[in-house]
Amino acid sequence: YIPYYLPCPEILSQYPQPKLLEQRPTELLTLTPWLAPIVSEGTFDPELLRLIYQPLNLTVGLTVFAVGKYLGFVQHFLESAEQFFMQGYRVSYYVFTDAPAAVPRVPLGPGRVLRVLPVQSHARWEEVSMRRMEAISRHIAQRAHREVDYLFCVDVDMVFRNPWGPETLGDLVAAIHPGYYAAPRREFPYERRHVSTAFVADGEGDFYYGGAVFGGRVDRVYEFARGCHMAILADKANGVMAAWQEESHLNRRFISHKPTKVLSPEYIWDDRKPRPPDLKLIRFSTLDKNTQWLRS
Ligand code: 2GW
Ligand code: MN
Repeated sequence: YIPYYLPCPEILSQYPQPKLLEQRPTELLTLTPWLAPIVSEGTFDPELLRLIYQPLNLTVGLTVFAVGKYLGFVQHFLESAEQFFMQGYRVSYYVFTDAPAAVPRVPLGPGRVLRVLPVQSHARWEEVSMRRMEAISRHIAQRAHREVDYLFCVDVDMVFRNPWGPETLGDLVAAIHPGYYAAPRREFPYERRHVSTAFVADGEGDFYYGGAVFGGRVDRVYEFARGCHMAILADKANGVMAAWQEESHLNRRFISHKPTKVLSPEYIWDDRKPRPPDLKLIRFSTLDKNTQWLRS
């Protein structure tokens, strides 16, 4: 790719004027009550963002877990990420797996690297997804803090379908779950038992966020994942498993540690749901697993 060391002022000034009185970039909410942007198609100028961010020479990390059968998702995941995830930036993929030798070697573009990290498999599936917070925070402390500026942590049973770029970068980033963006918060599937550290009372909560996508500046992601891990351990000591495992803890934590940027469900869709007209495009989506299973 072409490196830009300084934004070009001539090009930077040539984009549509932002209009305070007229602009209606999207039908979706664009700002949270704590003034975090909600990112969706139409709210940003990709060309302008490219000119601002590319000179910074940032490295963006992307973690996925591929334990047991989920190794089968890695190839498609990485191929789609090569096409759409942070095109033109430095990218480090971190694949956590119980079978390092079996990770497919997908050809990567310049400035993009794949690092395979061994993790143990767990008999109970809840453990696999819950242990991610522990593995992520440990990996950041040991290594990733030196290797990346920003880090996103995502499910592997998903694919990129449209560009995911610097519009997603922020200190602490959450994504609105595709199943609950139209639901009143009393219907959010939060952990409702007081005995869990993930407990959320009626009348609390902003959006229901998906456990399949979170990220931000690497130091903030460390703090976030570590906090979730500690809460999970506290529950475990009491023999408690939250309603939606670490997704419940992530949602609990985002209520008191607000995300500084929120991604619309464009960034965390689900192939099993038709695209509603409110969403102009789908950038990252969960595969229909059963279909995938039957085909493989
Ligand atoms: C998970 C559930 C049942 C059986 C196996 C697994 C499993 C998950 C596994 O055997 N191997 C594995 O690597 N995983 C990883 O955990 C993989 O990266 C996967 O994408 C992630 C979450 O599991 P997944 O995708 O089956 O769960 P979903 O799509 O129903 O996820 C939501 O709820 C989860 C809570 O249980 C998580 O919060 C997840 O982030 C959410 O998207
Ligand atoms: Mn998933």
